[in-house]
Amino acid sequence: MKRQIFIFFSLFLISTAWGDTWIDLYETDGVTPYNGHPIMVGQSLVVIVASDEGEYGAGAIVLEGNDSNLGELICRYPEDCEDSALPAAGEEWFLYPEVQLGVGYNFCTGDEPIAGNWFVFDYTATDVGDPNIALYMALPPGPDPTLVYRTEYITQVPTRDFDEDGGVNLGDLAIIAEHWLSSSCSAPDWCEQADLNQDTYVNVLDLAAFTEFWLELTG
Ligand SMILES: [Ca+2]
Ligand SMILES: [Ca+2]
Repeated sequence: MKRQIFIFFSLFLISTAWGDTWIDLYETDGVTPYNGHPIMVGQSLVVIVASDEGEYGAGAIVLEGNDSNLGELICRYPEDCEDSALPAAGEEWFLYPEVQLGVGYNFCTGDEPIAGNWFVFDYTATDVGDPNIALYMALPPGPDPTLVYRTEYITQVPTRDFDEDGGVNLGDLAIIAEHWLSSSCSAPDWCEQADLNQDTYVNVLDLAAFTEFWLELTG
């Protein structure tokens, strides 16, 4: 019973001493919340580390394990990341590369952060798959922290911008038309990528997958 009381009391202390810290994802405009829809290889998202805590915090945000090569998580102004720290992170924040947990960054707020958006990063999909962006925090900072883990999965599909002009448009539709009803598409070209589901045919299934991203921008 004593142990149960201690655990409860410990949790109570943590929950009152520390709020929460999490990842918010936005479209490339940095304003529109990302709703979890698949993105094409070449498309980007804005990644925010946000907190409702007003005390010093330290953690890491990374692409994990085998998925770490499916995208790029980049701080702003990569030389010193100076534009990745937002005002709520306080003065004398710190960002530096993390390589053990995954590919990304360790972060520390200043001594007096405030609740809000602490850090911003840009994420770009570089390959097909379902990578996850993970946030690790030790709360509260100190010798006996509780480890906090948050993760956001992203579904990444092949680009529909076949001609690589920066958007899914008539030029790409023309490439589908050029290969329309072809039955011999094969790796690695897949009929200039027009065989989107890579079943060797270019048909209505590929056209449907193509139009899902009509007029979207890439890179
Ligand atoms: Ca295009
Ligand atoms: Ca196909």
